[in-house]
Amino acid sequence: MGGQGNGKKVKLLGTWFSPYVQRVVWVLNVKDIDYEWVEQGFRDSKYRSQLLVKKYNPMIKTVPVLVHHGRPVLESLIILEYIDETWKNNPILLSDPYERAMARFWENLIDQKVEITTLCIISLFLSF
Ligand SMILES: N[C@@H](CCC(=O)N[C@@H](CS)C(=O)NCC(=O)O)C(=O)O
Repeated sequence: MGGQGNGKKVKLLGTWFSPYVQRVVWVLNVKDIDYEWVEQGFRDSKYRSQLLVKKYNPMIKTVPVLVHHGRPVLESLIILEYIDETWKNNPILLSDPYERAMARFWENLIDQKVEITTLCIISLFLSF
């Protein structure tokens, strides 16, 4: 998985079905960044690697986690900004401060809606 160039310097800890993870995968691909994929199970920390729960994200144990030169970056939107600021080719963020602010507003709103929708789907399954 991934493009060329940076070899094992970049790891992405994720689950394939997560929209938060997929947005990071998309940006890594747009920027042609080579990375190592480390698949994690969902929710229960017994299905998650020691790398995630003990080393890189012991506090909240969520994915995605981007590891660059051994240092973890957490939270998908923060990861996107980190990638864009670190790899300058094919920029994804807008340069105008107002437009950036508006883009962040929409990102946050969509995130809130995704979380609500996910909770609704999980509750629906649990109700059977
Ligand atoms: N705000 C976080 C949300 C990440 C998140 O909720 N990830 C889910 C996968 S879709 C997760 O790891 N859930 C496991 C858990 O909550 O224990 C982000 O944008 O990275």
